[in-house]
Amino acid sequence: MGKTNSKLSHEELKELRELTHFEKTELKQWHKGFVKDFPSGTLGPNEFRKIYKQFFPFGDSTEFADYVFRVFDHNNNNQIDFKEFICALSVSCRGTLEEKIMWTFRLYDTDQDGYITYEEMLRIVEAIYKMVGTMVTLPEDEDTPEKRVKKLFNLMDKDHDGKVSLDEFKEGSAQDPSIVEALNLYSGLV
Ligand SMILES: [Ca+2]
Ligand SMILES: [Ca+2]
Ligand SMILES: [Ca+2]
Repeated sequence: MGKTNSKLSHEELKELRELTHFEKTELKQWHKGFVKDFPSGTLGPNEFRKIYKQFFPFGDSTEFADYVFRVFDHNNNNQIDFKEFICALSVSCRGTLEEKIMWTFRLYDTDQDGYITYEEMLRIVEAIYKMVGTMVTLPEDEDTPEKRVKKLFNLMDKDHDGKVSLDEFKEGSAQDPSIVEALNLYSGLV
């Protein structure tokens, strides 16, 4: 899209209905709000960080916001347009478990090579811990990012090759739904 039209065209609506779990009226409403909040028609990294800051005023959400931004920004042009925004929202609000797993996998697999390494997972988990700060009390075996990532890796890296494939990630998420529930952190944001 990228246009600043205040209304969605018939074709755009049709496409978005196929891509998302939203109805026509919902899409129109979300679009109206999006254009109002972002008159340029797109949302950049700074605006995205600001949204996170409102929800996590006590921690440092900058890094995590940037990681999530990357997943929203499907075509990697450093801007989130309405289509990208509503597709991400559809996954976080109405997505199937499979969709949520795919989305979360993309969040962790920062170099997009199809595997999550220990370092990749550590970076994301560190960013989450920085963001939530002291807002939550974590169980003793997860009270540092390293402990949490080691625990996740033990659970998921079934063939012990030091990286988590999509299949391993799917299996692991089925056993420990809290992995995908990390997504709830941001589903409440928009
Ligand atoms: Ca984009
Ligand atoms: Ca990777
Ligand atoms: Ca593996």
